[in-house]
Amino acid sequence: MFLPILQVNSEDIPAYALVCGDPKRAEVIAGRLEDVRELAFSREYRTFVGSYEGVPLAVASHGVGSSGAAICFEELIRGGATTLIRVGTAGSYSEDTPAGSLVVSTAAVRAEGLTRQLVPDGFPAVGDGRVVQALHESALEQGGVVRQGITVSLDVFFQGALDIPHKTYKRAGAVAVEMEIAALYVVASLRGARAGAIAAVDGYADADLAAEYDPHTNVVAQAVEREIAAALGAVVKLARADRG
Ligand code: R1X
Repeated sequence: MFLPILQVNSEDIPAYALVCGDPKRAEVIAGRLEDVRELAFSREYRTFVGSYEGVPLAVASHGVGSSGAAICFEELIRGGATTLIRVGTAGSYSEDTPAGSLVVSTAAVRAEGLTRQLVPDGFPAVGDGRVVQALHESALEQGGVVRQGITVSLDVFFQGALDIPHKTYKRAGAVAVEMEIAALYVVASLRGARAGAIAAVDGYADADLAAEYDPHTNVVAQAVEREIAAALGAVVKLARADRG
């Protein structure tokens, strides 16, 4: 089967897939793989396959925002991916989770529009327990600040006339905010795949804590390196467990 948006053949997609927003990050992750092949670079979707410690996996970029990202998740799953891990960035809600921290998302608040067109209100966007646990263990092995908890997925990036209720999400216990995890968890649930997500914190989302937003610092770049290593480590743990 040809996957028309990713522009790849389903036969080329293995069971494990790492996904990230930025096509450049997909290339960086692919650089960690052996026998790597670029399958396609179509729009924001750049797809590689290779293997890591003997485990075949795909790496694909999904761009910014839920609706475009969901196309990537859907096509990867149609192609045969059964475990998807997002390797992203997020804004933090708390001073104990500064830029450079890693956040593992157990579940996502569906504060975006896409999943409302997929599933009813109240349907949860939840990570797979085994994937989340493998990610958390592998993140702790990397050192630095690691938090695990509920993240928020928004459609909005730059605020408009309305206030974004960051303080409410924070009071309710959310640890960080980004834009694609809810779509990943809902699409995975709909299609019978399992998913997890890890994010490198690139600043504070809460206006009281936020200094000028700069996601291009060394501390963020180092956190991205750690989350890539953690995600690859999680794939190896999961593949070992799957083999029994
Ligand atoms: O998920 C968010 C989005 O993809 C986090 O980073 C991007 C915006 O900079």
